[in-house]
Amino acid sequence: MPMISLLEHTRTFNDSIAIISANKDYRYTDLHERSDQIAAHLLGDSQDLHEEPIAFLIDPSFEYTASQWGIWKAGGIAVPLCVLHPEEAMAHVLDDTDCLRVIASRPHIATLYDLCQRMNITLIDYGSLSAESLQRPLPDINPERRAMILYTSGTTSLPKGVVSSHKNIESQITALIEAWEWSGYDHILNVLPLHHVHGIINVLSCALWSGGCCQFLPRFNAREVWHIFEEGRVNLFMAVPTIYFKLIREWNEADPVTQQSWSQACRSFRLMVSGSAALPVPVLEEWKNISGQVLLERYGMTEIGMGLSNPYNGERRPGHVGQPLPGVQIRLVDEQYHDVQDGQAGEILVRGPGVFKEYWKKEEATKEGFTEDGWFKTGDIAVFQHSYYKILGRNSVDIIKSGGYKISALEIEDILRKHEQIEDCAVIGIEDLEWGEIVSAALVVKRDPVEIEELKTWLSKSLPSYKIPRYYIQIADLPRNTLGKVTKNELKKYFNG
Ligand code: MLC
Ligand code: AMP
Repeated sequence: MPMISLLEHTRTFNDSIAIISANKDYRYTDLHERSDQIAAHLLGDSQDLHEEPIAFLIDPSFEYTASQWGIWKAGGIAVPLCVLHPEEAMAHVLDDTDCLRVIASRPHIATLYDLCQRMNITLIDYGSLSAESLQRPLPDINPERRAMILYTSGTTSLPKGVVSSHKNIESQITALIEAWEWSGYDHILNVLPLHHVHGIINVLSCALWSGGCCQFLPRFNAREVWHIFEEGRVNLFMAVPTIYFKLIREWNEADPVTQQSWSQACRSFRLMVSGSAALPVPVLEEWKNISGQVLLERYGMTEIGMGLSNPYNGERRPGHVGQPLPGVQIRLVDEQYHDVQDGQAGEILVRGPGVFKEYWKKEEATKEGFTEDGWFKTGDIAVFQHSYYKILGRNSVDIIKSGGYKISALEIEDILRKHEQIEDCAVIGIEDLEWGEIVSAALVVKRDPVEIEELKTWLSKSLPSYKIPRYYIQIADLPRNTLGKVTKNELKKYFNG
């Protein structure tokens, strides 16, 4: 049966365990059988979905994976929704993709019901999808076709859809498999959300492509992670720095016998990776003391997959992100897009088969995202020194990274300005060892001071919890430069003072 190569070769893994989800083992045969059924349902009478965007709202699980594969097998574009998003944020994704069908698992049906009615979208209950075996051909899918849209915050207010083709995804996966020596013996624990590349590509897809096993914990919980480590089946772990920080805290709070048992459990891991945000050197060092593992730090982005990585075999240099991954080309350039010399700071440009196809329905933004000769402009600033790249920061103060999530200050400011008591505002990230940055807001109010708890409740109608500012100040005026632009670096001092 012709099928996209991403999934075809995994049929040979047959009875190996692909997924552990809700304490149940699922084999590769189970995953193929269920995703074939979902594909058949989505296809109905048609031969091919021809890149129809199909959204799905399902916690990280077997059901999530079977839906993603089912959409791909039927020729659709997989659009994973964030289980933490309020209705308004989901409405943006559904509206922007012109999505006509959404698959949801039971706990999320109620969340989507009214929204789908209003938007005239068919809501498919995952549990009601027929379990009859499939007796029909699946479409043959050209690898250049669109496979997935992930929404990412940028320097525009609302998140943009990053479109990756099957070929992009395959390149992103195979680069990591080669660099980090994945094999069918690998068993990884996923604690990450599955609407971003870190969880989708680095964890889930690499495991399945290799014939390994992905075990799910639907939401991160430090104690549960330690318990799963203690069971001794997991040999790989990948997470954002905040998660390592929280695991260290949990370890520090445990009694000495438990500490010893948890540390012992880490000795049998073959690899632990950190990424999505800068790994503070003290976190790397403390983790090494506790676990005996030197975290491998790597650098990536929704638009490119992973770009740079410390070596699997070789020196993992603290505070650095290593060298380009297989197939990835990297340049550092100045503001005129001329290459800078080694040792000088420059913006990271990326080229390679893993780089995304386009921003969904945003031709202008796509064009602006690349140089004329096809290099993607990341907006991240780095330096190449002594054979290793080091990330120095970003070229925009409007992008915040908190808990590994990328957050647009402009999106939050636009929402805050709609509040009846707020005249003006500025949102910034305040450095923090646990979260990387903490979202913080300076408010210029119209009349009386704003009641902050009420404001947070009001914001939660539009924003997920991780985007809601934690720190607030209320001031008479925002600091501005001679052109009238808010000087956000200056504003940071108001919070620290
Ligand atoms: C939650 N809290 C925060 C916060 N998020 N406080 C400050 N800043 C934040 N960002 C608070 C809550 O209000 C709550 O407080 C407490 O922390 C616990 O909340 P929670 O929601 O239960 O948090 P938790 O589950 O612990 O979440 C932490 C996390 C999560 C690290 C697990 O942020 C996460 O999953 N991050 C990963 C995101 C990710 O996958 N990014 C990859 C993007 S792709 P209280 O007071 O109520 O207790 C990418 C490319 C690449 O970047 O290179 O990989
Ligand atoms: P996202 O758009 O959510 O995919 O986030 C990508 C961004 O995360 C990059 O552009 C970087 O700013 C940041 N990032 C990822 N990995 C690292 C890292 N190891 N160190 C510093 N920043 C990182």
